[in-house]
Amino acid sequence: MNINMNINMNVNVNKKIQFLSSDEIRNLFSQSMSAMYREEVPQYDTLLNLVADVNCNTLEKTPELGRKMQDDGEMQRLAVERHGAIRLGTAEELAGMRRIFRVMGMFPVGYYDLSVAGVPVHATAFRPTDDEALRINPFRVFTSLLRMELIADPALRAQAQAILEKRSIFTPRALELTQQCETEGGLDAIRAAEFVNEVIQTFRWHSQAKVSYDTYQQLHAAHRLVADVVSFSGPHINHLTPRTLDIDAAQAEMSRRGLSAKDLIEGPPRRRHPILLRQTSFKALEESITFAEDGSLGAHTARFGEIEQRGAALTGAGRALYDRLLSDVRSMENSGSAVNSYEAQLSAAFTNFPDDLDVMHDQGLAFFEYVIRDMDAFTHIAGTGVEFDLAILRSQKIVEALPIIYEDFLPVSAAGIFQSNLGGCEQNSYSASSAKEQFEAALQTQVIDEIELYKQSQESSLDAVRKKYFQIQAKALELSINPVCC
Ligand code: OOG
Ligand code: NI
Repeated sequence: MNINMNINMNVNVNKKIQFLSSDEIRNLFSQSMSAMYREEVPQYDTLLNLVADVNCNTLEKTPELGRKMQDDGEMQRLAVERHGAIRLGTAEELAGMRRIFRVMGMFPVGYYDLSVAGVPVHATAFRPTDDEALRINPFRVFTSLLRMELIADPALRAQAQAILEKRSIFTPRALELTQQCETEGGLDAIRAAEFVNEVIQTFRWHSQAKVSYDTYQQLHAAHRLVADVVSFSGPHINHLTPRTLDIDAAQAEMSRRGLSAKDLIEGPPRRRHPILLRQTSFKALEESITFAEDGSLGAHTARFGEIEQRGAALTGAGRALYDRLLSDVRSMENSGSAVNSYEAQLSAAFTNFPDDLDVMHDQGLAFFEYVIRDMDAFTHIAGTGVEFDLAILRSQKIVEALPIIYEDFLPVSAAGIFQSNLGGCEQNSYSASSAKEQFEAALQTQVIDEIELYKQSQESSLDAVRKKYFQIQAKALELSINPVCC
């Protein structure tokens, strides 16, 4: 794709230099990544078409959903919405990635410890954080860092460390342009296009492993993921996930179109009012690779396809309820049950999670954005001088509370996706404790608390409604004191 063609010339004027906004650079980046992955993995194209068809059907069948999404400004982001995932090897790589994502307005949000699920990594998600940036393009990258200390054999650990220390995953020009953006405060359109072109090189697939067949086998025996991270010259993007409006329909359609879908949809069950995140994937491709030293041939599984449906962001209390219900089902599942019964158990357990927006709101289970739906009635009530009362305004449908979309990930689901795509059934868990501080030291900053972001977003929408109310009230009061004379 010629990305120059896609540059929107709507640039921000910053003193004398015209910089592209970070939102525009992220937009370019997500388009370029999608184009590259489409070429690399033809099944991704099938997946995109499938999701577009399912979304189209869903909107046709449920026009009220379309209207709602249109009103909330969510429709425009649906077609471009993706998340991707990469796996890094060293602290230096993670810190470099943080600087690069920052140019695109993507910041580390949340900490995910996957060691408890038998995956020797911890992670964060780089994503935009403010409401406007999310509306433009919410592109996110789930970024894992290998936990070297979880490689049990000290000799293999030292070898893996030495291999990783020798590689450099960024192009020199990508680093130069990042530095330039940091010192000058932005990148102009030409530099931004160059930056994106350089950055996507880091995410490319390389079929030549950098290690010998024997080393690959040893790394693989430690954990499939160790082999995936250490054996190649860079952190190939391992999936790009579009967002569907009906994941059950998408799951059924996957098998119909010849994609081998994983058995279970991860996350909460189907509900009238979706919460958090439901995800499914097709299994990783077996790809041929060549090994270093003798050029012998082998196969590696890493890249796969995934689809997700997003619902409401939950408060701390809502999330605790979700985690408890899910773990109830998971412990029942250990008694060895089939897919059907898993789904039945999941639905049964989640009858304890209210599926009514007012109840979810009033019990403080989810986050909401407040919007004025009936401006005339709002102006009228405010003008009468009664005190601002959100409950009354909501009960009269003058103000509506819309669930805020969950923009993050779920560790149990992520572990399920990792497991099914690593192709193995290794279910061992590491007894290591979560290591957030160590992760943040590698990142060279703290991760942002996602709950705090949703809370701020809810509060600022309420502040805006309240402010409007007081403005109208003040104006009405002024008019009653100083009536406009005819
Ligand atoms: C990442 C798996 C996690 C998700 O959607 O939860 C993930 C990986 O396999 O590297 O992408
Ligand atoms: Ni994913």
